[in-house]
Amino acid sequence: MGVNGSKSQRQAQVLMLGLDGSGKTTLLYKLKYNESVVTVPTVGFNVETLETDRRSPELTVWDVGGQRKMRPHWRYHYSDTAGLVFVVDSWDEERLNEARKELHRALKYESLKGVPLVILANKQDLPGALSPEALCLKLDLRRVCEGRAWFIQPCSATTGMGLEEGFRRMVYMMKTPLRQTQEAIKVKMRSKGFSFTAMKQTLLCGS
Ligand SMILES: Nc1nc2c(ncn2[C@@H]2O[C@H](COP(=O)(O)OP(=O)(O)O)[C@@H](O)[C@H]2O)c(=O)[nH]1
Ligand SMILES: [Mg+2]
Repeated sequence: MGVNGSKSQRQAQVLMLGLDGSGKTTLLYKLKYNESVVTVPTVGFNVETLETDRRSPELTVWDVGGQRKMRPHWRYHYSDTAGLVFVVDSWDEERLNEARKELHRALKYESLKGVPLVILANKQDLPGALSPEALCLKLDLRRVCEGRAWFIQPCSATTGMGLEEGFRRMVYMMKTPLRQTQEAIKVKMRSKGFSFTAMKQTLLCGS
């Protein structure tokens, strides 16, 4: 995985997948340059380096084209991946089933086993966008993410809302073993007075 080896402290590969039109390219350039770009469907991939805090590796983010004919190429990136970001168009309910199938297919690959996952619930600026909780159910995340550190982050690539939080969460999960991640969430929630049931719910929902 990209977080290992001599470059370990400096560089980690993050693979960003999702259906075409979900907003991957828009969010990559919003994060990198804080600019709203006019995109065309990505043929091949875009790659950008994102800086993080000094104690964390830089992230090399691969935005791989999501059109149907590009999806068989996704797997060639899996073996170098330290973190997986899956972008969903939260407004496009019609294509959620397709998104769910592609996500589940990717997560079955042995080389992605144990790799932390951030689901970016994008386009939250649009009225009628599905909430992260609704997406969690529709994408069947609890079941398919069992044994993996994961998190669903609402965001908007247009406004920038939630993007940094999503990638910060990724860095945290890449650096922290799964059990420790869950313990940290429990301690935080207990200190805020949440009940055991609420904690269980949150841990199951990856947040
Ligand atoms: N309203 C809204 N539109 C978005 C957002 N993110 C992307 N888009 C639009 O969705 C379309 C597809 O975006 P693009 O980044 O090319 O998707 P990609 O195929 O996943 O790379 C473009 O018209 C973007 O302007 C968002 O958060 N909100
Ligand atoms: Mg694109």
